[in-house]
Amino acid sequence: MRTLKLYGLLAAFAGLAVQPARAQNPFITSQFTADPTARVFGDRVYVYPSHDILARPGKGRVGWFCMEDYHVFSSANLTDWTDHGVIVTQNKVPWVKPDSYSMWAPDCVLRNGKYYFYFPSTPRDTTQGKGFRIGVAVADKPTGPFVPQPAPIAGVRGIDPNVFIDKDGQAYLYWSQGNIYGAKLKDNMLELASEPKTLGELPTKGLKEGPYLFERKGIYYLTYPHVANKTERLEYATSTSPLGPFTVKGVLMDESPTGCWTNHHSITQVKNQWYLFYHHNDLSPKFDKNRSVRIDSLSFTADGAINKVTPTLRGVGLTSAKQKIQLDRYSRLSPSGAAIAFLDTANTFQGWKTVLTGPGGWVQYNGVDFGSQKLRTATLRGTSAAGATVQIRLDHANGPIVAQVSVPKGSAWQAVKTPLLAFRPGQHALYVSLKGGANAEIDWVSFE
Ligand code: FUB
Repeated sequence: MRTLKLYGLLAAFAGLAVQPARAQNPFITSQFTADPTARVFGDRVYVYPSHDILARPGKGRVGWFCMEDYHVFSSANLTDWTDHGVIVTQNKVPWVKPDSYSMWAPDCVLRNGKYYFYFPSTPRDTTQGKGFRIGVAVADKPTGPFVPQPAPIAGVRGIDPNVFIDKDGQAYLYWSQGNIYGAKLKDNMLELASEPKTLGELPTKGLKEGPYLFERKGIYYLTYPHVANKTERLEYATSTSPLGPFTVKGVLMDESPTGCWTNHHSITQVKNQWYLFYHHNDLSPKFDKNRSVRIDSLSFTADGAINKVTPTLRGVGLTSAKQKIQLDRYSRLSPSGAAIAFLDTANTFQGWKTVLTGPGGWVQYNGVDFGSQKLRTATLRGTSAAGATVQIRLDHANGPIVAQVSVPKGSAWQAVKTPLLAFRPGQHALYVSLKGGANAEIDWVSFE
């Protein structure tokens, strides 16, 4: 991670895009990110999130959401993400109050060769009323440079813009302010072409926000976070037209089990697979206004209902056996004898470790690609106070043993290299367990 940070500084200095860690969930670990809108432009997926930072006295409202700019990230495989840097910042948008730190959930769409980036913020001019407005910035490329319009969109008050372009070319803007609203956009994508309509068939009790509308097989899905109980969960309603009337269908992701109050999402099809992009406070478990973006697969029933998505740490995509495989983003963990912890609680951006304590402890990580060329060694970065033996099998508890790693006694982290006992080409799960000793902590494993 330190190398990545140094590379990040050098790259930022040289004006290059920064390659953050190859994370699973959360998939950006170089900064806090929230409210991810994912869009496919060409052969890459672009994610436009909010950029949470920690408010300090004199910089934002302490204890509340605090955002001053937006980055865009892109990936060709949903696993390796490139940070293209800042695309819009509060100080450079003419209508935004520059010290408001309220650059909340955005969206970006492509229309006639131009990229339109929609974002909410607090206006400088409050003579037309207080509260959020929604603006647009326009670019020739998905990574910018984006040129902000001088004024926010007339007739729109609220947050969480989302734009949907129907098959007939008509574009719609959705947003929220207590209720969820929708209106047609003019061809210029900068002005409303119809009066805002309250999408009124949705639940009336509990906050609704963050609309995201998409179409599949003639069904228009309006998806939105809603506080039905204590915190937000993701729900959806369907219609046969973009502005309704909608019928409430159900929940597509339950409330956070650990209490992150917000969730905010987008749903995107990439190469025949649908994905849910959403957020959780993985890197800031004690403060849920510093969030991190995640991806999980999403599917439909034969009659078009959305199957509820269970959040995972493993996320999506394959991990090359040659990468540093972060077992702590596990697919399965033994009910006892194994735990996940931050490497450094004072700097959560360092990531996590897997702690195996006792003979019953194991961790399984699915979707590792060993390729076809023979690999000869395994390296495990670990530590063990009294020394330990860690066994790596393929696929499951009785699968072939590919390595047995002796982690020396001591308090220092060490990368221990050992010969591979067997090589199996192709895709496998890793099943890693403690074979000897009382305790081993593992940062990553890798093969070459
Ligand atoms: O990120 C700030 C706000 O939190 C968003 O606008 C909401 O959707 C919620 O995620």
